[in-house]
Amino acid sequence: MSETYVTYSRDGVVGTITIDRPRALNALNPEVLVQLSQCLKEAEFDRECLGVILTGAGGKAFVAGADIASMLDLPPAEGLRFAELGLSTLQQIEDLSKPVIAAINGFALGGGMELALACDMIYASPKSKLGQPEVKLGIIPGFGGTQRLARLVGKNRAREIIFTGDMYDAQTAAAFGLVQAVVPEAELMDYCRGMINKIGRMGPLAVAQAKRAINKGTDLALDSGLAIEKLAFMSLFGTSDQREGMTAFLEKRNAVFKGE
Ligand code: DAK
Repeated sequence: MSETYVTYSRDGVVGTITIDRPRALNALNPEVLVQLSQCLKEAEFDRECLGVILTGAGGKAFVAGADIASMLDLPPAEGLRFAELGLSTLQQIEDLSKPVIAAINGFALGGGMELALACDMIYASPKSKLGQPEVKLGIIPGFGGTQRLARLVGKNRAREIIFTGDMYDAQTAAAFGLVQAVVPEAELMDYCRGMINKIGRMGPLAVAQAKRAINKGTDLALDSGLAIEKLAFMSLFGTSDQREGMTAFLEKRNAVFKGE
């Protein structure tokens, strides 16, 4: 039986997925990606879970990239399978009906930074180092980094980050707009839990539709994005959450959403 490298747990409404392969700084090999994908499915189907924190164990890294040793002699067919596995797992994060927060406490490099880029928000401790060092290995980011990074921080900043392969500290990454907040190491997980709890008090169907509209719409022409927003908006009318949210406002009480 293969080792367990990725686990899913839940505390209240907060799901946590932990990548736990510290001897290789949580580097992504096929087993890690398969287990990550399985944990994301668990989180999706866990009705009590209203948001997920994705983090790395060991105190040194979020994820230090794809596993270089396992890629060295990869035959083309296996390389393709690895690529498809990585791309589909990151897509799963974007398509998850709940927010996914990357909690970065240490290195987030290469495929590790690409993993964080697929998440909805990124929070990092001060010691974190982020970067896309692939060009140093003679390759380029291949889990969507050239695309997601350029869309998030702009093409020129993405060029600078990718062409140099430099590592950036959390404060600099925040100034780039890559990290939303830098949080002291000891408070990072509580901060992320607080964020999921806060979002968890909103209508879950509304949050899911807002995530979908942002992820599916923002790369399209504005009128196509607006059409996606309109459909997402309309789909919420007639749900019990919409009725509850508006009724609660009129009755001057807190809404109790059921996600229905
Ligand atoms: N892969 C495998 N092992 C890694 C690793 C990685 N990415 N990063 C670290 N490790 C291992 C080290 O080899 C070392 O193992 P032992 O020697 O102890 O057996 C252990 O983790 C501890 O690392 P260090 O001893 O190097 O620790 P330091 O504190 O000195 O340095 C570091 C930390 C993060 C600066 C350094 O480890 C480092 O530079 N790591 C590599 C970072 C990197 O280059 N990351 C990008 C990897 S390339 C694809 C799509 C995407 C990708 C690939 C294919 N397809 C579409 C097919 C993505 C590619 C990448 O991510």
